[in-house]
Amino acid sequence: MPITSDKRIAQQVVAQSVANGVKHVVCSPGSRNAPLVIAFDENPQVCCYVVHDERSAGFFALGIAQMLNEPVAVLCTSGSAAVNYFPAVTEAFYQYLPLVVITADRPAAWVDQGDGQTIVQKNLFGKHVRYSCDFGEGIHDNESLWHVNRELATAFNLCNGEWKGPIHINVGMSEPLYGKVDCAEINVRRVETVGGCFKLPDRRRTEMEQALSGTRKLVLIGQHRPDEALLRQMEQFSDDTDVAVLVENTSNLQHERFVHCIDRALNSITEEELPDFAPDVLISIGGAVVSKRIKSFLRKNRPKQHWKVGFEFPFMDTFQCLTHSFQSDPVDFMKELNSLNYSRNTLNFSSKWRQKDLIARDRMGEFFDRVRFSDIKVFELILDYLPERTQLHMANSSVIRYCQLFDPVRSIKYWSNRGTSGIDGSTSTAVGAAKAAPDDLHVLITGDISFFYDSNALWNKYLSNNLRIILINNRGGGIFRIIPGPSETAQGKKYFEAHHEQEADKLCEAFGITYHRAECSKDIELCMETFYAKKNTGRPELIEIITPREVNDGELEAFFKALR
Ligand SMILES: Cc1ncc(C[n+]2csc(CCOP(=O)(O)OP(=O)(O)O)c2C)c(N)n1
Ligand SMILES: [Mg+2]
Repeated sequence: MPITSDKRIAQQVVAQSVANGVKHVVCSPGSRNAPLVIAFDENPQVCCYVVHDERSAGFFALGIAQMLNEPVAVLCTSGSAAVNYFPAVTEAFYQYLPLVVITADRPAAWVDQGDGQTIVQKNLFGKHVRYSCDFGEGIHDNESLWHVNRELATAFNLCNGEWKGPIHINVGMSEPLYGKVDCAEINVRRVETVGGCFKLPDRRRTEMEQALSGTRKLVLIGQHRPDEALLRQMEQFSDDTDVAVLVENTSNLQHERFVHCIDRALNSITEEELPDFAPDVLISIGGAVVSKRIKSFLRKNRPKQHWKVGFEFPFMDTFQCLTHSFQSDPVDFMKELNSLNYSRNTLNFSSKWRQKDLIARDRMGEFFDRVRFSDIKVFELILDYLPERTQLHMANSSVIRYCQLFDPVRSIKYWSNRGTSGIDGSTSTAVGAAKAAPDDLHVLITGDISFFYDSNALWNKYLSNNLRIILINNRGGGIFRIIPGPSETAQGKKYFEAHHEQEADKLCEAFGITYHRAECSKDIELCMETFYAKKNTGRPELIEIITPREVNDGELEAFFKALR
């Protein structure tokens, strides 16, 4: 006979989680969460992991959720443990990922009464969760059972519905905590939202046809998971030469008609030409957009209409010109759009955009023939060596920005924590993703500060040989030498770039990670010859590439100049 915790509330939370699709639970050790740990671990439908550091555990779970696109739970004890989930919670909130945060608590009566490991956990994550529920132990009659079930059904619906995001389930429990009983049948509830296909009413169709007829249309796609159906719809829409489609590598949508390197293209457009590139209608799809330049371009050259498509943040007005919010699945919306009747192929707007990008791309070869060894050269090299079908995880700061300057590869999937653009969890996220998709090769490209910040990601027993880390050590926050401002201050080197001499060899040794070091192109080329080969070590490998901090910013500037 299978067993479970003797706490009724723990049984109920676990049963509801499983009924709502939770298959992976990342547990962090503690005592207060014992009833939930026991109930999850004893459940044969759940795969449990143990990661001590809750900040890292949160991002590890996020990486699993990225790969599987299903709700993934984290579970911790009471007190500051729960607060350490906060960075991953905000990232999940703005990246629309279904993270289920379960925190054990003291019974409510003991909060603020001088008990250990007790803080105010109710509503801890405030507005950064889609729903928050708080339970005591008391399921003692039908009404209290209905209450718990209804709250959990609501929470899971908001976690994993059309607009995905994190939820918080706080559970106050008293001692003893380790009791077990035989499993009994548990009554669970689910509530499903029935949306149906998106259909435009006739009046709206006519209005949209008018707006689209003979006008310049620009589609901007932000962060998005790979989606073949959306690609097909975009392909059809972009058959019309009046449509320019701008994507980033994190859009995971590639097509010869699209512009894949927005900054590279925008960099080649002169001030006088800019108005010719401004759209009449802007259609935006997906999550975060990396390019700052396109945001500022669209804010300056505002289209008459901005149609935002998607369920998430329907009133987000990134370009200060939102006119219509279509709360629909992007594929359904595009199907409707493609069925409209309006005059197409009048302006050649799309080739205007594409030409700019192609000319810039052609100039890259010449630039890389004479560039000095620096960050930009390193990116050219390492991106070229990436094996087909890699899952590429890009850390924030200048890594994600450099990666935008090179054409994405069709078979590679691109991931990055662009919800909040933090430097606090990129490695843990990649480690989680590598665990969740074990048959794929995962490559993390990270800066030094991001890497050292999240070094507890390596304190993880699920690391394996399908993960490679490329650490670009420019001895500080190189981004602060690139962006205007910091380098003109007396505080630049100490407070912003935060120059240091730390290297990763000892960390790798401590965590049993095979370490390589490179200081020039030749070193990198030599290492890359065998870096990706599958080895039986069961451990990840890391290459630390030391780049010259004082050269990096100048070469990047030279890159943009050469492409202009
Ligand atoms: C949690 C968090 N703290 C601080 C920042 C601000 N910040 C942005 S980039 C950066 C430096 C990152 O340096 P590194 O990872 O070495 O990347 P590089 O700029 O050198 O490419 C900092 C501190 C942030 N984004 N997130
Ligand atoms: Mg750096």
